[in-house]
Amino acid sequence: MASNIRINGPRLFSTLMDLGSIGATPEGGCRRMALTDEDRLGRNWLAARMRDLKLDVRVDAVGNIVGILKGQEEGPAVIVGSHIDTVGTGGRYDGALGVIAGLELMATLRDLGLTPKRDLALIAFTNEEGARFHPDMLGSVVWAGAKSPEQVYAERDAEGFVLGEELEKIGYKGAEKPGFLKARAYFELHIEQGPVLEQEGFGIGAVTGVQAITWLEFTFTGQPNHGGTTPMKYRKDAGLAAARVNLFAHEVTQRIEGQLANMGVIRVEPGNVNVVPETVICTLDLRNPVDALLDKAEAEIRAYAQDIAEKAGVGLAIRDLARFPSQPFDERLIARVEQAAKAHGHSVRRIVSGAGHDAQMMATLCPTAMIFVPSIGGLSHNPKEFSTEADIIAGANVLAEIAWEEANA
Ligand code: HGY
Ligand code: MN
Ligand code: MN
Repeated sequence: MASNIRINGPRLFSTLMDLGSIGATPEGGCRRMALTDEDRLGRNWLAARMRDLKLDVRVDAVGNIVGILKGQEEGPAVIVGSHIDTVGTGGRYDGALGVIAGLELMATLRDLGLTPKRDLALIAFTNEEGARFHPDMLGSVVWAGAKSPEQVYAERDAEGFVLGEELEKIGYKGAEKPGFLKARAYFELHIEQGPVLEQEGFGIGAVTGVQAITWLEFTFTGQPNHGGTTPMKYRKDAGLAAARVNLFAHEVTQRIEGQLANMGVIRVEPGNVNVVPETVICTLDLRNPVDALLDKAEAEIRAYAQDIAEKAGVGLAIRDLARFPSQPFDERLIARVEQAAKAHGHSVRRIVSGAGHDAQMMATLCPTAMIFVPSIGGLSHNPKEFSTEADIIAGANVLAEIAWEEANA
């Protein structure tokens, strides 16, 4: 059943650009790292937009912001959402698109004077990126009950700032219990952040699920020494050990089908040109659509790291930063995304998400589906991240149709 709900495209795009101007970077992107002042400004802006639409605005104990459009009947809500925090080199679309499309759906319903049978809610989850605090999808992890607020309050960022205090500082340590709003279904519109839809010429991605993710932190402890006087064979070089692990992780991606590896953080102490490193803290972001293959890759890398540390005479501690199994979405809702996309005249293909999303946590609570739109050049986590106005309007209309339908089923 194709509904005649169509969102206001120009308003969607200009609202998305308004949010993008908060924390705007000179390269044309966006930097609103979780719980920073830019994030606070983005949150305040979003809460004000929700209040303008007469939504019932709530904030939970980890700062998830919920805007509720009351339905005619009591009962589980249909929830749409995503995140407004970004990585350091963020763009204007990752996360923001899903939240603004949800806001636009609410605005359209207000314009049309339509009230759904069930509550329709929009959630902006805290710290989805996991760039500042770990794990990623932290707000939806707590919403889904996989961690408690107290557990995540203790998380520290690289500078030693404590999550609970930072949340308090920006005024988003709310009163509501995470997960307070029971969900009948959850939908998330997001950019693909990869090259597939654009290269194959599809307008919409019906996301079948999210691949498995493991984030590890390695702390190599060497012996600081003089870079100019210490013979090579006497060095306990933490930097060498870290470099070898990075190289080995890339070799593993050549041998294990579908395996990905990224060493995104390399922090050297004391970080002086002429000092053999005392410590190197580095991270590996390991992913694979097949859980067993990810486990195999992780085991090989852990064993290699221990061996290389011994040979280099350096200490090694390995810490889990995030560990999420692959997560399939709901078949009925995936098919609805495909049908709605076709009914709107768009080409659609099924696709597994390479990136983690709040939807993978919501899928542990209720039937969940995601809609992707193409990322131009497959770029993301980059200020040049871009999706066309036509594509994001198409995605927002698919979201509007299936969320509205589910809210009246
Ligand atoms: O890391 C991810 O996949 C997401 O951007 N948090
Ligand atoms: Mn995202
Ligand atoms: Mn992201």
